[in-house]
Amino acid sequence: MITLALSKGRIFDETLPLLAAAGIEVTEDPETSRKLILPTSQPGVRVVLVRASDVPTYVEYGGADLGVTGKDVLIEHGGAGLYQPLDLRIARCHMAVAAPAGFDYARAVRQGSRITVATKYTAIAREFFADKGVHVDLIKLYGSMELAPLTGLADAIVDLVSTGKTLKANHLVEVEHVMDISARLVVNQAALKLKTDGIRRIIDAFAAAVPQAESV
Ligand code: PRT
Ligand code: MG
Repeated sequence: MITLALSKGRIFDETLPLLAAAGIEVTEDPETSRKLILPTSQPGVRVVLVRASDVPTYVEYGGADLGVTGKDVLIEHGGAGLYQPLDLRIARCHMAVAAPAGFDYARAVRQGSRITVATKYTAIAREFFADKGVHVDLIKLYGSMELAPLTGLADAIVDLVSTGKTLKANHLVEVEHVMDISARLVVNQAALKLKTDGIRRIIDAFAAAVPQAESV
């Protein structure tokens, strides 16, 4: 049995066409089913539904053989023990620093000054500001980051942006592009050795279905 970890929502939806290219059809809809283990059209392949931020953990410890996860989640997790063969180029967005329109960001990130930043992505934010030589006080949040500058909790946020509508609706402007983000295929290294043929077949089918997939 090969077990693939996915999260509900955009990761699941955008992985379906790749699975179809591998001849795998998920036979139940996660939005209506309460099941966390979904069968597929291939008896030897199943999908487990986990929180987006838990996908690398499931694959790391072998609860799943492979999974699809955002580069953001992967960096925060650390990626230890995970083989990362493919950038799937799905669920694309970018990580950005955003602040209220009136905030003097240039002044706040000048050498020697300090900035308070609220984010769910503390590893990415810490490294980003460290590279710039900026003293940053990080406040870890688990969601609704946009609220932090509006309530005086932080000067700025580090968050994912796709259309920009969420920032706009909360009167925030993007002040810096941190990195481009897309979803990656991650594989448990022991599983790859034990179930080489089955897992290789999926990796190769995904690679063929991704436009200009970068095999690394
Ligand atoms: O929602 P939950 O807490 O369960 O977990 P999650 O938010 O980590 O999962 P999910 O399914 O929302 O996101 C899974 C992955 O999709 C992320 O890890 C990213 O790699 C990727 N992705 C792509 C995004 C977005 N686009 C995105 N726009 N993840 C989140 N967003 C959020 C963003 O955080 C912000 O709140 O959407 C809002 C901004 O969207 P715009 O369109 O208004 O700019
Ligand atoms: Mg979400």
